[in-house]
Amino acid sequence: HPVASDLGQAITADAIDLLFQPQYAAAGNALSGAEALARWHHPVHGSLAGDALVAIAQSSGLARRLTRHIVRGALGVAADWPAHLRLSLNVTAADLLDRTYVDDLLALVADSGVAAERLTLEITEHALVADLDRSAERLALLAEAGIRIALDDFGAGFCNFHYLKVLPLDALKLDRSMVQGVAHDRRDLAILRAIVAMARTLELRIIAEGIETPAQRDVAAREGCDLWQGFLGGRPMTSAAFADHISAC
Ligand code: G
Ligand code: G
Ligand code: NA
Ligand code: MN
Repeated sequence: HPVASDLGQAITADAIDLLFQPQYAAAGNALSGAEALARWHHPVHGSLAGDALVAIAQSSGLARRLTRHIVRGALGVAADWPAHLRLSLNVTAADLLDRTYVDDLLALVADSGVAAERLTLEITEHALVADLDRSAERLALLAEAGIRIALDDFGAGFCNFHYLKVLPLDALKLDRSMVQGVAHDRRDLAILRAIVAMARTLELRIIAEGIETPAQRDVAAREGCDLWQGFLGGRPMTSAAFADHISAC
């Protein structure tokens, strides 16, 4: 696959872009950190988003290399932030099922000087289906090291409540489809309330994603979400732009 060999070269040439999208505390709207999002601008095929990039990497045996490259790069950026700011990284099934992932990640974290307690791993539900027991085991090792685990895209599609029983979760990250209507649709609001109530009982934090309007943010905060992320606060931005954002906050 020609794109795959280009990807290998792009990793070597450090041509994978890392963008950072800010996350905020719902109470008071203080900046709390950022999610790292990978992009690759392919000279012919244009901009490839994180999930397309990861799919190409997986089909061409480059997943481990790409993951290490992204994690190392994002940790290097976060090492320059004030220590109260957190970094969120995305994790795939292939990452978790790679037997070297846990040791590699912990070694990269140790090398970076970023405390493990400042990290959140965002894992999507469909990433867990392949081998739930093994995924749970590995996430438990990472949680023991102080890393927080968030279930990403919660409410979009799979939504298996069994995961809430067996994974060492710190947070649910509500998919933007769960957040979109909360300021004007009674059903959407009822669903948000039910999830927040469940999360409280399970002692899980809630991150509301895809917040685009002040009304959505205000409802999320009022209903008890802990954190929010979305275009209202900032689009995914370069590390330099995020550094300016930190100064401006
Ligand atoms: O930012 P964007 O809409 O392109 O992200 C699309 C998807 O790609 C998101 O669901 C995100 O979780 C995923 N993604 C972005 N960056 C990474 C990454 O570095 N690793 C993994 N595994 N997924 C990523
Ligand atoms: O699945 P994941 O949450 O990792 O995907 C993050 C993606 O969602 C990013 O690519 C980002 O561009 C997109 N995104 C983030 N905030 C918003 C938002 O407020 N509105 C919309 N439409 N997309 C968003
Ligand atoms: Na994510
Ligand atoms: Mn998401």
